[in-house]
Amino acid sequence: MDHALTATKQEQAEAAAFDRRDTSLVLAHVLLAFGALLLGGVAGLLQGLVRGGVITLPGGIGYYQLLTAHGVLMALIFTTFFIIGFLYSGMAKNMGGALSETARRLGWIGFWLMAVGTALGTVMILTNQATVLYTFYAPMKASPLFYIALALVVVGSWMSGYGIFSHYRWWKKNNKGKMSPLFSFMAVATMLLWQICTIGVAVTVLVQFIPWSLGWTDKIHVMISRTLFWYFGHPLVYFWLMPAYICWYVVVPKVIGGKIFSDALARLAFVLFILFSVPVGFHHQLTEPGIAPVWKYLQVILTFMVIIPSLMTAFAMFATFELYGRSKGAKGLFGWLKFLPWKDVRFFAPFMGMLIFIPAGAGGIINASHQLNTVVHNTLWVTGHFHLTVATTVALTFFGTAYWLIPAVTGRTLTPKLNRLGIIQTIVWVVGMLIMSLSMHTVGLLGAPRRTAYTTYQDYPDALGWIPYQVVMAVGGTVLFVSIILLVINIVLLLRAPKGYTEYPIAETAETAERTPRILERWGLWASLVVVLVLFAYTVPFAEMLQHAGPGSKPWVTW
Ligand code: HAS
Repeated sequence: MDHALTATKQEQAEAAAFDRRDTSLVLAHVLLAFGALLLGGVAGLLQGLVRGGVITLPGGIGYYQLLTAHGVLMALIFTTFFIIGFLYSGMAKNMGGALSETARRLGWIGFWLMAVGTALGTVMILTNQATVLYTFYAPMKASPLFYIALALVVVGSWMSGYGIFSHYRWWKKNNKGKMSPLFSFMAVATMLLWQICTIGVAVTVLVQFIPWSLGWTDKIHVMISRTLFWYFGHPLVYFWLMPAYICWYVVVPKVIGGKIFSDALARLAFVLFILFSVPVGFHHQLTEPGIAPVWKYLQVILTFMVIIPSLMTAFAMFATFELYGRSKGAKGLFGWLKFLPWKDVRFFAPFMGMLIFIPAGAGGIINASHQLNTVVHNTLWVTGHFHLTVATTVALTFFGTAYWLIPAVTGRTLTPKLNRLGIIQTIVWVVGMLIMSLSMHTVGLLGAPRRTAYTTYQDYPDALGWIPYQVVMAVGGTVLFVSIILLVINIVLLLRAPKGYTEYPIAETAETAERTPRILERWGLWASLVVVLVLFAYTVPFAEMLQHAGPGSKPWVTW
């Protein structure tokens, strides 16, 4: 009898297992992502030590070079590879059980283009030919090969996006009239946002940086390049955040044993991200001359609009937790807290990300508040802000995802021991980040500039007061590095975990939720609306930048 039961369970498990043809595609992305995280983590630790004057590296490897490697590898490469791997896994799992041939092929083309770009870019940075930080602002100039590497990563990610779109279309064709599963809808929304926003970075790289670095043009229009970068740079942060939200909306409810609060609300939040995350780049340029205040004001208003989908997400997550807790008999305002699975890393890591997103988001609102921005802009406060957002909320959610995703796609088990190690690694990360980020926020308020080498730093009259915070930051950074090492060890252990079945957790929507309006899946409508908003927010200021390019300059040459 027992045996029969086991056999049935095994059959079910086999039926639910991840399609092996897609395993290598997902795994290649995820492992390259964590490789980049490790290398970026080493660069992060070293930049802190070099900056603090604790060590001197051979070959004159300096602070800005290490900071560039740290930013590019962690913020751009780790995130992009992990996101694409995760989205492909969900497309395969949720839409037909396996990827279509076209999607898989496009996924591999994308992977290789991005991998070659990453390798080339990393070599350029490590050989000091691209010490331009992850924002690569003009007039800092890198080797043309660095910009070509960036172009390869962007074009590769476009291919991966086309793969996701093609799989979605294939499923829609075979499931006429049906609403797409929530995960796939969100994956398409994320990649649509990516296609729209990367146009900015592609234009500045192809039209401005490559000709300029090759010596074909002798000038570069700095304002235009910064504007095109930030047209890309802000939606970039939502490209990081949206996959984390996919985990929160779709995976976390299943892990806790609950349901998705509202499918319609989740889709609406993603549509709002598409609409409002692009026309807001000026909130990174509030202190810059050359943009009329009225356009900055407009984009500040739009920035406040893009806070709404995050507030909706907070509401939905509270509702999911509370509904589940109450179904188990929870009482009082926060009684549901004790029914959550605190000892399950699949929940614990993303939950810590959520918790930290409350102060992190509040920091973002301060940044966006025009006048307050003048207090914090270009200080270490901003560095603290993005370490709480991307490096905590997003990173912890991705770590928590990796703990079940890797065994789920490789047919192995997340053992209780590995689960415990995952929780320890998460706690170490949270402790390190709180130490580092709190001191960054505080010293930022005292006026300490960001991205500044210690030697330059000493020229500031207030620098002495900042030194204790520097030390605390270094301590936090070291704790974080320990967490990265633990993570890498855990990943190796996951790859060698006992063979078996690990669930790919996808929740169902609560029975009480309202029906999802079909209009939410009208991609053409949302894409057209975002084009209108972008034209509205950017056309006039962009034309003014070209027109006032400086006495005697020829905008068509200099930009
Ligand atoms: Fe930001 C600068 C404004 C969010 C990343 N941001 C940056 C930079 C990065 C970055 C990398 O307006 C620096 C770029 C550089 O190198 O120069 N940011 C915002 C605003 C938001 C925001 C308004 N940022 C993010 C996210 C990021 C990110 C997300 C990465 C993933 N940011 C700015 C501005 C600047 C900026 C200016 C320029 C500063 C300058 O001067 O240079 C908003 O999207 C934030 C909204 C978030 C919330 C929080 C919602 C809370 C939730 C959690 C719920 C918790 C639960 C658990 C359910 C409103 C969803 C509860 C359980 C309990 C027990 C309580």
